[in-house]
Amino acid sequence: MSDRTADDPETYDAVVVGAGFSGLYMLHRLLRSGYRVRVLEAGSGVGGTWHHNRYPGARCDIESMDYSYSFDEELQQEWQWSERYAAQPELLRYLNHVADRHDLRPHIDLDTRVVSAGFDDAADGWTVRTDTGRALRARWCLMATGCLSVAQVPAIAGLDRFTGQWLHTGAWPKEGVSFEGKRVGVIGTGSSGTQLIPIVAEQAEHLHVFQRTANFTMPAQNRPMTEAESAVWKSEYPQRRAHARTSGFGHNQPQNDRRHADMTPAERLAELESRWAAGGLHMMRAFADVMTDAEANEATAEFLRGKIREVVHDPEVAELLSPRGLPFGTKRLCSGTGYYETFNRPDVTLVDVRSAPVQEITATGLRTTTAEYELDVIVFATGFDAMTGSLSRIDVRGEGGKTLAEAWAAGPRTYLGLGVSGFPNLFLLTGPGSPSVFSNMVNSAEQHVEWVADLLDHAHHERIGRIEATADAEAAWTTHLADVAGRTLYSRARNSWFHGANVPGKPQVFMPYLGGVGEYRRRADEIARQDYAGFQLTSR
Ligand code: N01
Repeated sequence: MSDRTADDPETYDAVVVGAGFSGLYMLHRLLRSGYRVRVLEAGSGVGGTWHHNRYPGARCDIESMDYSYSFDEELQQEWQWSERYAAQPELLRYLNHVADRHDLRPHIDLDTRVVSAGFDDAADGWTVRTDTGRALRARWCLMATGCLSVAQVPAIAGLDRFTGQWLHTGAWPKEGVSFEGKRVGVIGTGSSGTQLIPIVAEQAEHLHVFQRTANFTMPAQNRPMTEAESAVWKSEYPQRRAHARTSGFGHNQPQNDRRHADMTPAERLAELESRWAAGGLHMMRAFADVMTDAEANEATAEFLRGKIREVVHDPEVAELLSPRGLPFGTKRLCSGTGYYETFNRPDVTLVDVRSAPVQEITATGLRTTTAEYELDVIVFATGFDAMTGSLSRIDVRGEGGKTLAEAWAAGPRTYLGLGVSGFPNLFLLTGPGSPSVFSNMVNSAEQHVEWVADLLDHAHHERIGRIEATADAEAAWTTHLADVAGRTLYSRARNSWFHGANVPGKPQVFMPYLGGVGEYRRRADEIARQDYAGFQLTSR
């Protein structure tokens, strides 16, 4: 159903930026509708997050049976996940399989970074420029650039002097890294650090973990996926996928609908113990009000501190590992295997860099305000310029040459996390303002892709050439986003990447939508039914 001439080989109906979960499915959907599409991917392979995050221990903390595409019934029946939580190599194999299965590769340019995207008012289309010197023109520009794709290395003085090896978890070398016999320092104890640390500890001569803020880490309770378990999932996929789509977080973990105050002490303890045993992110759903009621939240936090004390032999180390002063879950809950146990090893030292901050990297290690550490390898598990980082690195210019950086100077503003006023025909997939990082990303990616694909099909049939979020709709959505977040405990803990606090100078705004996947989908579908209310649709 191409609406463009094929005369110019660099003219397309749509350009998609990124070939991760969102970008691959977006490409597939548009090809199926007959569009001319090009995908531009900066990495040397498809897979997005799972292409870049190859650090030892990297695995998903949403169950594989949920964290997978639902659009291809045969695929979801055929594919056999080997573990409850798939590790990075298996996820990358899966995404490569999808690319081959749907013959997507001929439409993807790898090793091609988009440097700018400019809207042409007269042509109602975008010109997308790459670091390889190409200029692609397309009516629709679809940003599938990921929420956690720009590695954030802190600006610590002296890194250029370090004579050892340093790495960031989010840009891990394909050939891998050996820690055998090495003195290793890991900076950062978020989701990446807590997965990596136990594995590095097994290999290194000595591991120093530099912790600034303790976070809660649940035991993943990972295990091999049995055929019987997989068969049950597969037979129940219609109900389970439907449930995920209308749930709070886009997956099938059970939610306790009872409030903490409505349960007896024995019931509360039984609930918390069963969530600990279930592992992973189950604790986030222990009580209906765990993220809105301070008492429910603190009860959960104290239960977890008790578990840390049970596992970690040295009471001082246990206390240092116990999060204090920030509500449970307001920094992303981590999920790992053997994390707390690792600190019982004689060859692992926990260093508190809150009380004695890192001052500089030296030629041979790292110096805090109170001590010096000799290191052969430094691993930065220091997170990402999240949600806006990949977009802010592209020079995006909308109507009248206005830049996205100007439009978002005080933080990202979107309508539904999909459209931006002043930037017609540009769509963000799982961008800021949508549930994205507060959900099973694959579920949210599918919902965005399908919603955008339906809109583009509608535009084609109705001969619409320009679609733009109105300023009013964007303002109302931005207010709604802040209102929803304001009703939760997240508003009390601003020191997280959810707020942009981990990147110096970044505007501090709570970026994802907390209203839930089901509610978000209901609203988006209702807007579509109302002829895409809040978007201005202009005929060609
Ligand atoms: O990054 P993070 P991440 N000196 O930002 C510390 C997803 N994910 O890569 O809290 C010392 O969470 C920082 O300390 P503080 C998931 O959504 C999922 O681990 O700022 N420390 C913190 O401890 C996750 O939330 C999976 O005080 C410094 C750490 O570095 C998101 O990705 C796996 C520092 C950064 O933690 C990001 O996770 C991996 C400094 N100068 C990731 N700068 C799974 O599915 C930063 N830190 C399991």
